[in-house]
Amino acid sequence: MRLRNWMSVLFSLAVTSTAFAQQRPNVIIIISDDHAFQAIGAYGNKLVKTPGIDRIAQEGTRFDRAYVTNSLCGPSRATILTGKYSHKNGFKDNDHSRFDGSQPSFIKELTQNGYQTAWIGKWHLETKPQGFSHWEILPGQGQYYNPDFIEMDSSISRASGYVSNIIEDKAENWLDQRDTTKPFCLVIGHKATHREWFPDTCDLGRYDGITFPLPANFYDDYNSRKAAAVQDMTIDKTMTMSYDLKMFTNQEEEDKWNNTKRMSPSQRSAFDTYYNKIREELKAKNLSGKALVEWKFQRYLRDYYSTVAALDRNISRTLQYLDKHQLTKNTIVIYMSDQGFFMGEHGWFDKRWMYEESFRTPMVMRYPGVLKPGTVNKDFVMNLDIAPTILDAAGMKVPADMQGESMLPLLKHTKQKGREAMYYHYYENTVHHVSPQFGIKTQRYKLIRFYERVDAWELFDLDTDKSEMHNLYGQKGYEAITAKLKKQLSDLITKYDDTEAAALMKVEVK
Ligand code: SGN
Ligand code: CA
Repeated sequence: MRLRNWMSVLFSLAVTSTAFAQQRPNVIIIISDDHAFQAIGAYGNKLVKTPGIDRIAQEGTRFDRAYVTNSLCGPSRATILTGKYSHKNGFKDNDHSRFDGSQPSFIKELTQNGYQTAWIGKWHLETKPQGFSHWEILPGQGQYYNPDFIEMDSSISRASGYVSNIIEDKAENWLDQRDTTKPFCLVIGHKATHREWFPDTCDLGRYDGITFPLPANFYDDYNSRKAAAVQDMTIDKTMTMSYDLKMFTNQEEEDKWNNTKRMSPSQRSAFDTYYNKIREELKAKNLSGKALVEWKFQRYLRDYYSTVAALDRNISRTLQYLDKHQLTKNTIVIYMSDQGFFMGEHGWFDKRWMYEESFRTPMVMRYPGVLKPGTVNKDFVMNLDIAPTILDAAGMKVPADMQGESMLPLLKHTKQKGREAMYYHYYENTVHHVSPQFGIKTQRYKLIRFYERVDAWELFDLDTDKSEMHNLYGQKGYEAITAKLKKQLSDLITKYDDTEAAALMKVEVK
């Protein structure tokens, strides 16, 4: 072939591969921290304003039965990356685990197949990200004000401003400079709405006019639930007046915490003006007993919802960026939290439990041309499914050892039936005193085995007891369903190859 002909072959190959690259969808996954589905407009909350998240739901799908494999920050992110349960990806708890970045992840697959990939924001996996084209992460939990970022060369840079805005700025900067001939996958990891719920200065007091209704089981007595009785995560006893609710009694106490210590004079002045007034009001009220607990509940929700405001505003910004750059049509957008969160149910904040509020996560997804706007999905899906779903959408093969399943066949209706049951395993046994636990959830029942801290089984009929208050395990009339659920649980343990749980199944509860 003469040179000119070679040139034309090469040219047409280049055109085809660019066209292929552009056809493959871009992906943005926005992962917040500890954002409860109860605190989202699209999920039916009439008091909170979340137009950004609601827009994704309106233009795509709201998942009403999205769950996590292990309700904690690091374990959830490790599951999202690998499509595997904690016992397979090695990140079981925040205390001892370090993510082994040399293992396969969906990001690595995408990078190797021509995607530009990035993770910006909260990471919390102890080791540095591997396999990304770019990353900029918060150290550990990160800070709300003027946060530090670890850069790819290991240097630490301090940014000025409020963390949710900065993470979005950095995400947009990365999108601005990317190679537009290639598809991208960007993970935006938000710090909000993690404890201790520091709103942006412009959002302070945003929800002060609202009195939030107490959940019906706020004064739970934990009767029949041994593990619930020994936890340390109540708004009453665990949530602190100073650190959590900013009711410092003196300057020294206030200066002690990272989030206040780092503020600029103007940020600090806005913060002090707002909280000093509340401190004075509280002093004048001289509350105690139930009145004080309920005051704490109101303050918790006001700070939490105000922190949601900046998170959501920046989600809107991501969507506007896509609009402005004509990327909306060819970009999958997923918003999810790393787990759910208690908003006073059982008297609690925090997560960890296989109980609904923490096991379930909010998840909305927009995928133009594939998902019908405004649809609601009620299949059992999990954070475990994100990795295979994205690989599937990118037209790539899902590795056989990934334990999740692509959601696309369900969403495209080529497959009618999703999971019949879900498996859960939580390991951490320190802060908040939540007992390690594993279990199964079916359409109607939930069976949980607690171990290490508390040795017990719990069974709930979710049709008649949505808030999981009545443990039916061992009660007359439930023998057959318990035996059936134990068999199903054993089958799932075998399927996912969880040898630790398999061994525990053989041990009788004392
Ligand atoms: C910190 C928090 C806990 C929280 C864990 C895990 N305490 O330890 O309340 O449960 O993080 O959260 S704090 O005093 O440091 O705020 S996770 O989202 O990272 O898993
Ligand atoms: Ca979290």
